[in-house]
Amino acid sequence: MTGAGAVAEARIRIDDRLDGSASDDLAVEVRDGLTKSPLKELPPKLFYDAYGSDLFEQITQLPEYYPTRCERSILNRRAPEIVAASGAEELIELGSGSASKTRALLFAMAGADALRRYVPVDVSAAPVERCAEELCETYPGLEVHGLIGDFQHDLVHLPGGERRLFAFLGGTIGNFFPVDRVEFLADLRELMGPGDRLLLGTDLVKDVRVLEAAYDDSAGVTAEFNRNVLRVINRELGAGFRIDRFDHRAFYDERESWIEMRLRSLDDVVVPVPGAGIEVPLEAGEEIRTEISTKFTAARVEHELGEAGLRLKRFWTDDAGMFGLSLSAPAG
Ligand code: SAH
Ligand code: AVI
Repeated sequence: MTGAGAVAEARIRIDDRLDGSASDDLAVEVRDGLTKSPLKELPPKLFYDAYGSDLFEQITQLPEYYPTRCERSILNRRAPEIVAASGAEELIELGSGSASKTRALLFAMAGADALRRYVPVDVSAAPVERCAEELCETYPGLEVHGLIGDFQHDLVHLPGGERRLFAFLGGTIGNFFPVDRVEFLADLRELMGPGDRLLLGTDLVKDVRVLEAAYDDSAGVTAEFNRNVLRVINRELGAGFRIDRFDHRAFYDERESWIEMRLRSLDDVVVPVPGAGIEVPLEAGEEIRTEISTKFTAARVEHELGEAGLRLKRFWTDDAGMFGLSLSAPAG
């Protein structure tokens, strides 16, 4: 590489925490999930191989999928205020993906002469590598230190620093079960110094029809994204799922306040998953839960942050009140 590309590359470092251990961890998680009773389950991080990450990008453009548009409108309007209120000089983004909405934050940080380092963290390597190159070319002097890893296990490997803004956008926190969410926020709080801040995106409770349409779009992209989990298991663990024999399901569970995505088997089958050392019996009509996506109220966000030792400083929504973005700081 020559010229600007080589200069930019010198400022990129990417650590891969999944190297080597990924397929063992995957086998254990898949075995645990597919032997659960009464409801079999798979972790949503399995959606995101390179193809799944591309499908997610397509989802963000769908007319029915409002969260990305709403969060982007908040970020575009509030980025300078967020940067000023956080006093951050470094941005650490968990589950960064293509980081398309993050550009507003980086732009505002650069404008305030407060952009030293960007640390994207994601299980999916392709988007991290792509955005590291793009951003280094856009911002001369910016260091990008990517971490390919699981944000539920690998945050201890983050580079140290002060005055860091941790961004966890998109509503991905809603994909955790409540018990994991509490633990995740408490672990994150432990990792934060007094000058660090958390910028957290949370999707908000709304009309059930709007919610269900967002997770069952008319073009069928979310159905393809959901089924991708089986494609990943077939490839990584030599499993024998017939992907076209599973229906996509998405429904809102009012009591839990979350959307649930499932895959319903159309047949009575026994599916070999040799890489996980199991054979999975499925009855026709039986479902596998692949994701929950929790919808919050502002009060619930404040309460859960408080339980984790974080004090809410600001809470913004888009004009229609569909999506929330909070800024919080370590309490005490
Ligand atoms: N932040 C982006 C992407 C959200 S999609 C946005 O708001 O549009 C969720 C992202 O989190 C994906 O890029 C996915 O690869 C990543 N992800 C999911 N589970 C993860 C895990 N356990 N550890 C790290 N990254 C994860
Ligand atoms: C990444 N996460 C916040 C998305 C969501 O809305 O829960 C994942 C997704 N699942 C289906 N569509 C999008």
